[in-house]
Amino acid sequence: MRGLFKALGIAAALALAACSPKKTETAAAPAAAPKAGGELHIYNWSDYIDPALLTQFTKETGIKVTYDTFDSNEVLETKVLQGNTGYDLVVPSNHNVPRYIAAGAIQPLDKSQLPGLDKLAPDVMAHMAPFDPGAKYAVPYMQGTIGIGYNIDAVAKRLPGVKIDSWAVVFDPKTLAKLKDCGVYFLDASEDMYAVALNDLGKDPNSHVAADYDAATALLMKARPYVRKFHSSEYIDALANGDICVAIGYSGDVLQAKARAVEAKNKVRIAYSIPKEGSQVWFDLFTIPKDAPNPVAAHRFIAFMLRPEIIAKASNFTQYANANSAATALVDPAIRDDPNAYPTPELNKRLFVTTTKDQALLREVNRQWTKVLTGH
Ligand code: N2P
Repeated sequence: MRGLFKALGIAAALALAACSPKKTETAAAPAAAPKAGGELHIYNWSDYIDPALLTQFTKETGIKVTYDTFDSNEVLETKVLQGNTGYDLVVPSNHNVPRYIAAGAIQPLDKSQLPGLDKLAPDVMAHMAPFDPGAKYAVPYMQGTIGIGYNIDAVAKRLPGVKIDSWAVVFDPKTLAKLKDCGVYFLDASEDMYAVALNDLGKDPNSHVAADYDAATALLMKARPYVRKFHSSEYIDALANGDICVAIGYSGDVLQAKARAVEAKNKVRIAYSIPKEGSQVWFDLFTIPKDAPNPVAAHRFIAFMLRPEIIAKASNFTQYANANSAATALVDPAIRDDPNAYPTPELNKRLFVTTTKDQALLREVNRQWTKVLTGH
């Protein structure tokens, strides 16, 4: 089993050394910090911040925030590796970060500007160590999983008595055919989708064998006729409104869909399932592009998000777990006690971390993904 907490010895020690406090920092006293002014350009995932936090940041610092969003690592990586994005802060996932570092596309962080690093959970930092050795370039924001979001009643009607606990629900064409009429969405995210498709096939989700990707492509091609859309963010509203009944999606996004349906009182009941065969856990990280116009403001924002009460509010909005040990007690109990948001140790055993592909394998995976998207 590719357990999440496997083989962490040296990595954990390195990460702990990297984030252990040299001096004792109390919570960064924001009121006392001088107002910096200027502008901060952030490029982050959609549905991934409480807008009230941006307002609070501007109020405290005088820094005006321009906040743009994306919904795919592939889009972000293409932009950041090209350079000249105009952004001060971007938020890639763990497996993307080594390519950013290798390309010189992001800059080392100035840890003296980041009080609060010592609050980061040692186990999460241990997971980051292979991606960002010495924690030089990246600070964790949120983590989550990939799973199945579904409309409880619509699916029960079409698959009576079937437990939605297996990737077969979304990858077995016979099952999927029964769900076609109520609407199925898949993520448009090549690396994420291949990781779970390989896992469904019982293959290494981090395989470097081309034939494994061919097999995953064959699986996806057979599922494709029953997929209404490949999209990485529209499924939140589509699930919440009852427009679709199943989505392969990111955990917190599905939990947000569930909350939106409850809020709308539309009787749509949404659930999230991490398949029994296992799934990917990912970590999204704050990084600063090499040519960021205002790296000081970017550090200021990361420091703001390192404050336990702030990052707890962020988790309450996004329904994703954050990496701040001091924040867990401040997170809404409905979220921190939900294993879909904060996986239990038992669940963690089923999760795997996606490793980094080199450019050649990435090109091959993206070529095959285009085939899945276009159907030929
Ligand atoms: C936020 C989704 C983040 C997911 N809406 C993938 N890293």
